[in-house]
Amino acid sequence: MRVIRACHEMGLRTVAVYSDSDRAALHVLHADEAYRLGPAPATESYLRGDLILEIARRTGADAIHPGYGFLSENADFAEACVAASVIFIGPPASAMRMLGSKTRARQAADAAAMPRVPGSVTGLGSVEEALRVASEIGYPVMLKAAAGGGGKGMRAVVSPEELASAYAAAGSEALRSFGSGELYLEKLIERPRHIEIQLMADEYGGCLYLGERECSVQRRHQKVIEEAPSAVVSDSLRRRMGEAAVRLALSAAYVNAGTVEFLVDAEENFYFLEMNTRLQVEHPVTEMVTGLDLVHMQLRIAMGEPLGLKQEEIRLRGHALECRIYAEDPENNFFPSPGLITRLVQPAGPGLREDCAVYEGWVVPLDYDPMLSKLVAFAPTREMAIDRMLRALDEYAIGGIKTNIGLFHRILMDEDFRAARIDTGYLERLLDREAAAVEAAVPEDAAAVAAALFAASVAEKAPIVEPVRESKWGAAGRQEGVRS
Ligand code: MV4
Repeated sequence: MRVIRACHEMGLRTVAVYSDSDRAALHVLHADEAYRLGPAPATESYLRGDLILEIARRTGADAIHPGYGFLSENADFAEACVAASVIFIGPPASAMRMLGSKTRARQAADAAAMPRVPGSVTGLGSVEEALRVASEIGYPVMLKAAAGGGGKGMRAVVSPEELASAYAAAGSEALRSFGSGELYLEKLIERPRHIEIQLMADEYGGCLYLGERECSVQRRHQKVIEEAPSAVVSDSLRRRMGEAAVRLALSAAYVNAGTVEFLVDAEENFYFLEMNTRLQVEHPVTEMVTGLDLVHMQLRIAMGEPLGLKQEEIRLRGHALECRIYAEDPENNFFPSPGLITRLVQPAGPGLREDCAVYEGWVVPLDYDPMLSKLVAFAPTREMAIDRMLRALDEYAIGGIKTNIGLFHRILMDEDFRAARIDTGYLERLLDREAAAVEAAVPEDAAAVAAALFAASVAEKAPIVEPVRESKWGAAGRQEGVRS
C-alpha cells in the first residue's frame, strides 16, 4: 500500500501480486491490476521470484519495488530482475552481496574508517581461533552468524569455559537459518541503544544521510516503537555517524535507500553493526521530520534521476514517534492473534499519520507477520509527540482480535521512556517490572484491575461505539499530572 500510494501520486500505474490468503487484501483492491502468485506459504508465493518476474513480463511492468521483507534483500532476485530487463527498485546486487555478509561489511567499515565493534573481520575457522580472538578483545563477547542478522545464530559468552558450547550452538543455528554456519566474534556492548542512519543514494555518486531513527524499544528483535530524532544524538554525533554511513555506502557503490545500523553506548561511542539494503518499515518517522517522501525518492532514483538535494538542505524539524500495532495478545506472551476484525475505529486529527493496510471485515491471516498498522505522531517536541500518541491510542478501537495497543499506553506513561532512558533491554525490563508488580498486588488492587479489564472487555464487545467518560486504559496517570 505504501508503494502503491507513492506510485499513484506520481502518475505511475501499479500491478499487485498476492497469495491465496491475501485475495481480499487492500493492496489487491487498490492496485490497477492484481495477479495471484500461489498458496499462502511465502515459499510458494511471495518468495517465488520467478513467478513475480513472469507477471512483470506479461503485464509489461518497467520496475519492481520489493517492499520491506521477502525478496527485498535478496541479491539473486535483484540480479534476476536486471537479467529480465526489469528495474529493481533498490541497490545493485553487488552492493547487496558485499553488505549482506556481516564479515565483508565489517571489512568495508574498516576501509571506510567507520567505527565498529572490536572483534574479527573474517569467519572463525575453529573454536581455538574463537578462544584466541576472545582473549585478545576480552570477555564478555558475542558470537554472531556471518550470513545472519536479526539476532539468529547469536550468543553472548561471558567466559572461555562457555565458548565451545556457544560456538557449537550458534554455528548449528546459523547453518539451519542461513545455510552457512560461519561465525565471527565481537566484544559485547552492554546496554546499547539501537540507532540507525537513513541513507539515500543516486546513480551519480550522490549520497545523503537523512538523520537517524532510534529503535531501542524492541522485544525479541521485533521493533515496537521507533522515533526520530533520537533524544541522545547531538548535532555533532549525527554528523559523524551520517558522514561515516555515507563513506560506507559510497565504498560499496550503493544506490537507492539504505540504512546503517549502529549500537551507541552510554558514553556516546557509536559502533557500526550492519547495513540494511532496503527501505525499512520504520521509514515514516524520517519522512515526518525531514519532510521528504522516501518512496518518491526511491522511484525517481530508479528512473535514473539525480538526488537534486545537497546535504545542507536536509533539515530536521520536530519529533516523530511510530507505534507498530500488532494482532498479538500481550496477556499471552505476545502470541499472534489473527482473525476477523469486527470493528475498526481509527484515530485522526492534527499531527497524525497512519500507514495501515487493514479494514473492518478483513481477516488477519496466520501466515505472515501480524502487523496491522503503523501509527505515527508528529509534534514540535518529543514530549508533545508522546502526548499526541497517547491521545491517538485513546481514540483507537479494534474489535474482534487482540492487539498490543494497551502496551503502548504503559510505555508512553513510563517515566524512564519519557526521560528517554532507553536501551535495547528497556522493554523486557518494563515487562518484568510489571509482572513483579502484579505478583505483589494486594487484593484491592487486583479487584480494581479485574473491574477495569471487565469494563474494557465489555466496551470492546459492545455492538456500537458509545461515548465513555473515562479513558479505556484507566484515569490513574492522568490525575497525577504526569502528562504535560
Ligand atoms: C550486539 C549487541 C551487543 N554487543 N553486538 C541484535 C540483532 C543484531 N542485528 C545485532 N544485535 C546485537 N548485537 C554486540 N557486539 C546487542 C545486540 C542486540 C540488539 C541490537 C539492536 C537492537 C536490539 C537488540 C536487542 C538485543 C541485542
